[in-house]
Amino acid sequence: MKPHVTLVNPSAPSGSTGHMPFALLGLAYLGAILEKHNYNVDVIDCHVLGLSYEDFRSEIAKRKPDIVGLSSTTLTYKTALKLAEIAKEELPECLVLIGGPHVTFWDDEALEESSALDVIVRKEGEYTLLELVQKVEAGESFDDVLGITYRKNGKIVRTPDRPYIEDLDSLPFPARHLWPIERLRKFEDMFYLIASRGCVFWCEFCATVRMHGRKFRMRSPKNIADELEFLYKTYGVTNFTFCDDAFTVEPARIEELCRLIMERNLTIKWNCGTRVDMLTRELLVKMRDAGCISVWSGVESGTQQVLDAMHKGITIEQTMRVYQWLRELGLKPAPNVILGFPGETKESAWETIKFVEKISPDEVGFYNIATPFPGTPLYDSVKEKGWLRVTDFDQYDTATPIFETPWLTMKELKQVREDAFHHFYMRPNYVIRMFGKGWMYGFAALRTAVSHFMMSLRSKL
Ligand code: B12
Ligand code: SF4
Repeated sequence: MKPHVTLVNPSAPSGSTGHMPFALLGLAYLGAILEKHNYNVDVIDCHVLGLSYEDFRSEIAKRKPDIVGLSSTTLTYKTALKLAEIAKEELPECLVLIGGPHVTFWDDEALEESSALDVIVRKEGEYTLLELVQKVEAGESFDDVLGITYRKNGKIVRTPDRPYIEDLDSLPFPARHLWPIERLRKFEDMFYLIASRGCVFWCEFCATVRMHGRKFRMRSPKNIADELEFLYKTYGVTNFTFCDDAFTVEPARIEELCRLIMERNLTIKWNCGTRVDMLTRELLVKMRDAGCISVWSGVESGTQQVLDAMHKGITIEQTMRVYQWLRELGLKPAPNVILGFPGETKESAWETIKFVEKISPDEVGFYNIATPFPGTPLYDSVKEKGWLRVTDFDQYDTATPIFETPWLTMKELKQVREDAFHHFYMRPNYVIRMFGKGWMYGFAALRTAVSHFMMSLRSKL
């Protein structure tokens, strides 16, 4: 009999920075490949459904899958382990798999930490999952399945990595219909896509490139436009986010995508993320004409020294130039910043904050705290140097300091991050600029400035 698979997205720990629920692409791609091969697959998204552990228990008991496939980031790892235990308690015969960017680099540890886990799927999961399901169906062993870590005769065995999927166009579109789409759209009327996987850079803090490989694997413009058109026509959705880390790799490809969006009369709005060294003014103009309204990027730091320590491979000048184009072209900037990377001092952190306010005067930056995710050189180095202070993964939300360096204490780092937000809203220039946009904006900015002033006073008392 064909096994029934339930894919599960755990909720993030309460109190951690939240996000709008949406159909997660990783799980949606896994669902799509199983459906393509006629397997019965469904999704329990604990975040979307707001499920407690007990709710999950009844849900899994009701569905009775043969295979439970959990996804997890570092932040949701502990919750995923709890869900694995519940699944095993309710359905002792079911096979419990887990994949994602945390367990890929925490495979032995995960199997040691939880007897409820049967198999860890490392890196890209589509074909590994498919093969595992086929093995279960055929009653065969997992010995020759590439890309897994599992227990065999009481020992933990790691099979060789699976080669990455070179032809991403060959994958079916993500199975978003496994989520309650209309309910999701009430939270945020936006669909998420990804147009490439992998990266050629090698930033010290980044789990993605270690996960998806040191090469850009790109979908063709036609394949991306087909997905946009399908979503636009099927659901009437007009807002899209591209989750790529470097959306504009190969500008000619994105130009072609923009041409196709216009040729097919897709009246859509979209945003994307990319590296500042992969943008030209001409490309931004074409993107804007095809509906792009915002571009986010890893600005990371306002000091070249910290950027170089991160091995980011961009310069302050490149960032300034691109942000000037974004402002000129009316595209909303969204700078992502990392505070507290080793070598960061209070002074360099403030240099960064002021830099971000300069390049993005109307939109506050995303101030993330440098977080050492397993599998990254940052993790290895903070551990080796004895700087790691927090080992509870529930706190790895990029808003909580995790390690302490000789240059910056965790308390100072937390304070700098809080002050960064206060500082942004309390700038007289910001309030004046908002009044320039209209009285309503101005008064709202004034009210925000006063409340941040009060908060900043309170946090210092
Ligand atoms: C979109 C995105 C988000 C979205 C959705 C998160 C999500 N879980 O997908 C939002 C905005 C909510 C988000 C939030 C956060 N994110 Co984020 N995000 C991404 C991003 C850019 C794309 C994810 C994606 O769709 N990838 C494409 C799909 C195809 O790949 P995938 O998700 O890895 O899934 C594949 C495999 O992992 C595997 N797999 C995954 N699950 C399972 C399950 C089973 C059973 C199997 C067999 C296989 C399997 O198979 C999938 C298909 O190939 C990635 C970077 C990246 N390029 O992947 C970062 C990334 C996942 N995020 C990251 C981080 C740090 C965060 C945050 C902590 C904070 C922040 N500042 O962004 C929060 C945590 C939220 C949470 N609840 O966990 C890190 C995670 C590192 C880590 N070890 O945890 C990443 C890798 C970025 C990085 N530079 O390192 N993020
Ligand atoms: S450029 Fe982005 S995706 Fe590439 S290694 Fe650096 S942080 Fe990761």
